[in-house]
Amino acid sequence: MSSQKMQWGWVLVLAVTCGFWWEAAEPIFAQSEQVVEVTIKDFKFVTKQGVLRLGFPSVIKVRNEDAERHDFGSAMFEGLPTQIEKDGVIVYGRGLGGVFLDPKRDAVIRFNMSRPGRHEFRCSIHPNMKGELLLLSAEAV
Ligand SMILES: [Cu+2]
Repeated sequence: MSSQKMQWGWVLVLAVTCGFWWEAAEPIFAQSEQVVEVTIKDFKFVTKQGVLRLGFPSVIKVRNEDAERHDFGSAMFEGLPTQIEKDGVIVYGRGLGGVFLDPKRDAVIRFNMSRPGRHEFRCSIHPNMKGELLLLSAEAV
């Protein structure tokens, strides 16, 4: 009788331990998406990017902190299946040029980069607003 209770105790300990492992493992899974954060502020693109590798799902999170409308546009998405999420709506397609952002709004762009090099992006409303992303080929890593 008491040994049975012991066994259940172990099952409980195992379940809790597994739960901890699972939670610890989750950020690792999330890292398989490479995230770039782009903030638009004072008519400038401020980019936070780590090392971006080809062939991995990439996520660009764009936030417009200005009180004016801006655009995040780039030829880098050309020909690539791209998903843009904005205001709870997801647009999916090839040949999406970018996204317009109203003041204090954000958007999430998902794509799978296949071309290495420097990729420029710009705001079509304010042509002097420019930024770039650097994509490394797998060999360079
Ligand atoms: Cu702009």
